[in-house]
Formats: sequence, C-alpha cells, structure tokens
Amino acid sequence: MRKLILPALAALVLAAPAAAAKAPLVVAMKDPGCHWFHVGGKYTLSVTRHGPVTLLNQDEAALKIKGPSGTKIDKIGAKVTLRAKGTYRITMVGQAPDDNHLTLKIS
Ligand SMILES: [Cu+2]
Repeated sequence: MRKLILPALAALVLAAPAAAAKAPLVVAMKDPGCHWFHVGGKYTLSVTRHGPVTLLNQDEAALKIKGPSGTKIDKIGAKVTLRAKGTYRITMVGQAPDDNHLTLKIS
C-alpha cells in the first residue's frame, strides 16, 4: 500500500501550484445582496485580476456578464473564461433592483 500512496502524494504536491493559479473566481449566493465574489473566504463586490479569469457561478440563477467583448451568460454551476482586458459588470438574470452589481477588472 505504501508504494501506491507515496507516488500519489508526490503527484498532488506537484500539481498544487498549477491548480491554485487556475482556481476559478467564484460568485456565491449570500444574502443580503444575493450574490458576491467569494475570494479567500471573504465576500466582496469587486475584484481585480490578471487575465484570463474563469468565473464559476454558484448563484441561484444565471449570471449576466457585460464586458469589453459583449455580454455573456454563465449558467448555474457553469464556468465562463474571460480573456479581454477591461471592466466587467456582473448581475444575475432576473435579480431584484437592490441586489448586488459586481465589478470585475481584468488587467
Ligand atoms: Cu444572485
């Protein structure tokens, strides 16, 4: 058994940095506000990152992403990768007017 476990652990350790760099940016459901970026255990309304950024939708409905290259829809549980630099405004399809408007800047 030990012979099997050690190579598996080594593979995990080697894979960890690459996986961390590609971790998606999560939009999570949380009230009040309905949806927030969930980064490092904190909830925030705006995020700035170097691109490309992969967004993961963990909200309760599809997300509408308005950005420099048009509008994209990110369905529940789905990922969308954003590559163009600029400012993205993210809202939820059918959200209440006072629910959060999220801002993502890709530099
Ligand atoms: Cu929402």
